[in-house]
Amino acid sequence: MEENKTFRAGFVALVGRPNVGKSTLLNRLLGTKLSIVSPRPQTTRMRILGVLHDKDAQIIFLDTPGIQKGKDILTKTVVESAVSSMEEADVIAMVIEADKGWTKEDELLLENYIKKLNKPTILIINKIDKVQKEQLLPLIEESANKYPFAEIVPVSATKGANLDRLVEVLKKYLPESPPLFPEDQITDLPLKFYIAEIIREKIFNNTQKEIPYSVAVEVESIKEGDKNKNLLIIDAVIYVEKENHKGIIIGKKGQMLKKIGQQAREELEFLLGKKVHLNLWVKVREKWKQDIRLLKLLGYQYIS
Ligand SMILES: Nc1nc2c(ncn2[C@@H]2O[C@H](COP(=O)(O)OP(=O)(O)OP(=O)(O)O)[C@@H](O)[C@H]2O)c(=O)[nH]1
Ligand SMILES: [Mg+2]
Repeated sequence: MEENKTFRAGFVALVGRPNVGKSTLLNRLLGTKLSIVSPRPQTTRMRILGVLHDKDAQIIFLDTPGIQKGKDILTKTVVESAVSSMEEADVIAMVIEADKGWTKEDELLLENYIKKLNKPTILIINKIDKVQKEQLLPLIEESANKYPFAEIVPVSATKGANLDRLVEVLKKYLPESPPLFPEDQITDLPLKFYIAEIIREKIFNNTQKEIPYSVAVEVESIKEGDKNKNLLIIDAVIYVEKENHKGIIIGKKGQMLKKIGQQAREELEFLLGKKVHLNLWVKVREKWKQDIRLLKLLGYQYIS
């Protein structure tokens, strides 16, 4: 029998309400930390592209910010980037949570966006490690009645369960096409935004209440060490909305900033395979969420 040499390549938009595990899933599928993750909703703020290279296919995932409501320019920008990713995609992969089932926000995403786009849509039921098998069947049935999903795939992103099957399913719906990215490229994210995201993740995971949402990070410069090419010297600014937030980020005797800096540095050294000197500054910029120029600088670029 002749070998089937069909190669497939295309875009898959990972969409869903905040906190369902889209970024965790992307990282697990790619086997690397690309998109930042936190236990809080609204962690991802920009579209993160990640390429899965396989023998017979190239799946280009677009991890998107969770669809949410809000009036400030940041929130609108963030939602717009998720919507434009869905529009660009060949396949939509909508993610819901096994333990929560269909929520109002999931319904709205389906009604207001997905149904209108009318593209092959895979439903991913994530976090199956949190439920009993018996709970899953009724949820699958309920989902099938809501919309003609091309397929419904239960997975656990953290445990890596059923991800091989998910990849096989996604491939089926990609167009025949030669590879769209070179073999060694897994993302289009510029290094300075990647570094800023890692720093922001440490802030998300070390602070409480409104603080994570008050923060934006701008990497101002990345330089190689004069004598040591294996050293990166990184200068970054943490913007906060209020003076008292600045105090919280810095912490007593600078302890909090030190902790954030240390965790970010350690992870960056691991991810980039270089030694890192990380210099962090904290600045108050009251209306950064409304400052279009700054939002662009920060990489939140989908502004109409
Ligand atoms: N138990 C369990 N937890 C998971 C799973 N996948 C993700 N999580 C957790 O869910 C939380 C949110 O994960 P994220 O990947 O940041 O979720 P997200 O959908 O990208 O969220 P936004 O970026 O805010 O839209 C984190 O605490 C993850 O560890 C899973 O399969 N099982
Ligand atoms: Mg995310």
